[in-house]
Amino acid sequence: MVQDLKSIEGRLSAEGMRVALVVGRFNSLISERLLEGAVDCLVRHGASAEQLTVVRVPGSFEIPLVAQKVARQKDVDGVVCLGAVIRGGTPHFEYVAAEVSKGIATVSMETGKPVIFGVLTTDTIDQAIERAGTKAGNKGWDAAATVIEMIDLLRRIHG
Ligand code: INI
Repeated sequence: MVQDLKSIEGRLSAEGMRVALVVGRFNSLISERLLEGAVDCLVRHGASAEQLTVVRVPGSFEIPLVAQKVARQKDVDGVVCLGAVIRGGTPHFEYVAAEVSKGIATVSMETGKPVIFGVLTTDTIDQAIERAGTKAGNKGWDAAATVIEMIDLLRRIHG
C-alpha cells in the first residue's frame, strides 16, 4: 500500500545550488573541520566554488543573525550553520546552545529556506573532535547533505 502512494523526496545533486556557510570562529579547531567536511560534501555532490560563500562570525551565538541576513539574499538557496558549543563546566554553554538552536530554527521558518543546524553541542572537546572528522564522522558533511536534500525537496514541493 505505502509503495503505491505519491511520494516526494529530495535528491542529492548540488548542481547549481547556491549555499552560504556561516561558521563560528569560537572553537575553530573544530568548526574549521566541520567547514571542510561541509565543502567536501557540497563539491562531491556537484557544487562548484563560485556557488559557495563562507561567512565567519565570532561564536555560535552570532550565527542566527548572520544566517538570517544571508538567507534573505535572493541568490542564496540555503544556509549551513557550523559551530562547536562545548560545555566545559560553565552555564554559558546552556545560553549559547539554546539561543543558537532556537535562532537557526526561527530563521529557517521566517525565510522559508533551509537553514541547517550543523552546530555541535557536546560535553567535552573529545566528543566534539569525534564528530568533526574522526570516529563519529563529520557533522559538517552531514549538515551539507541535509541542505542539498532540503533545497531539492522544497523545489519539488513548489513544483
Ligand atoms: N561560542 C561557541 O561557539 N562555542 C562555545 O563553546 C562558546 N562558549 O562556551 O562560551 C561560545 N561562546 C561565545 C559566544 O558564542 C559569543 O560569541 C559571545 O558570547 C559573544 O556574544
